[in-house]
Amino acid sequence: MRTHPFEIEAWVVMPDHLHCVLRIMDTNAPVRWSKIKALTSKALPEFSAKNYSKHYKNKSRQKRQLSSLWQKGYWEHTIRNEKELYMYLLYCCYNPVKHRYVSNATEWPYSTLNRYLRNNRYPPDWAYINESWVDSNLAAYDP
Ligand code: NI
Repeated sequence: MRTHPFEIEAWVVMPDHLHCVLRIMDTNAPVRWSKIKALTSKALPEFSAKNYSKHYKNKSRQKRQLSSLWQKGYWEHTIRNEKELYMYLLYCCYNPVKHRYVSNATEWPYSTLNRYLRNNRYPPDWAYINESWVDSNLAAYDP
């Protein structure tokens, strides 16, 4: 996105939602989200409302407007310091464990964790993020 650049600090995709931490140099997060939504919808036409209803004839799903790739809206928060940044990065990495998809965060392939561990962008002990790791290490990151 040349006009509205951003850097991905953390990103995790799960079956029904995602979390991410983006670094931007201005305050216009909303324009980035609408572009991300528009571009991914275009890139994944099989999830568009028209095609979705063609493939899935479940009326109640259509009524609940689950027939497009994205739901309306999102929750946004501005990170104010380094400790808070670490908390949110950890939150993203830990989320697949929290939602019980895996027991160790590195087992979840749809996040930045494994790649950023290899790049040394995340602390090496994040390779061991599971429930007990969070219980014993979270205090260290408490802002
Ligand atoms: Ni979640």
